[in-house]
Amino acid sequence: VAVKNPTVVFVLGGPGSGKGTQCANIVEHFGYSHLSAGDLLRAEIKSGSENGTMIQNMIKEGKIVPSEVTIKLLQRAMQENGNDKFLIDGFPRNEENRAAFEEVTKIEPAFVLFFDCSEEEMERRLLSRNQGREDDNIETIRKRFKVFLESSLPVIEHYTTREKVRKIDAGKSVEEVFESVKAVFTPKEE
Ligand code: UP5
Ligand code: MG
Repeated sequence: VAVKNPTVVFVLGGPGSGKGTQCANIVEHFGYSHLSAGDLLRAEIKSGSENGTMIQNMIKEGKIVPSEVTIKLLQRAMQENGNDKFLIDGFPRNEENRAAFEEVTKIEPAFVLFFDCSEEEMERRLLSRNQGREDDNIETIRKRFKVFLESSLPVIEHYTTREKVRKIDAGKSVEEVFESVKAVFTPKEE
């Protein structure tokens, strides 16, 4: 049964900034469920859905899949899950994604975790990931960086204005980054 007003944290950051890696740690320590928009889209390709080919082509070009497709997948995943707190990883990626999600779900994020990392470091990580992702080649990586700067950073600016962004220095080791993440999720003593 779907929970009515779930707590949602958007986990944003450039390609290879460590969103998926850190979400796994947060799930283990803080009881959230992890929904990666990219993973849901890749599963949709594999399932042989009628949108599969379109999604595959967009991912290969580093482009942003139409909001309605991604939002449907996220809504379905939240409904099927039943937890009352979610990490939404890699979404919203542009202002249109953000506005459409708000409009359709009426959900506002509790806060936004932003993994800040240099392109040089992100490129190094993506080129050595070796998990067979069709978008982990230098041409597509460059396109993903461009889309991140042009379309996704404005979403972070939107939430910065609303004091919802918790910025993490994501250029350090996995362990060091998680120390900073923990501080964000641990309630402060008065
Ligand atoms: N690694 C992680 N942390 C490290 C650290 N601190 N030090 C050293 N190495 C570290 O990490 C990437 C690699 O780096 C791994 O090998 C990891 O071990 C290592 P990961 O945790 O996977 O980083 P992440 O930020 O999750 O990188 P990812 O490649 O998943 O980010 P993207 O945002 O590019 O990918 P996503 O899957 O979200 O989207 C892919 C595509 O789907 C998009 O380009 C787009 O075409 C499409 N999409 C949409 O259209 N709409 C959406 O809403 C979502 C996606
Ligand atoms: Mg990821």
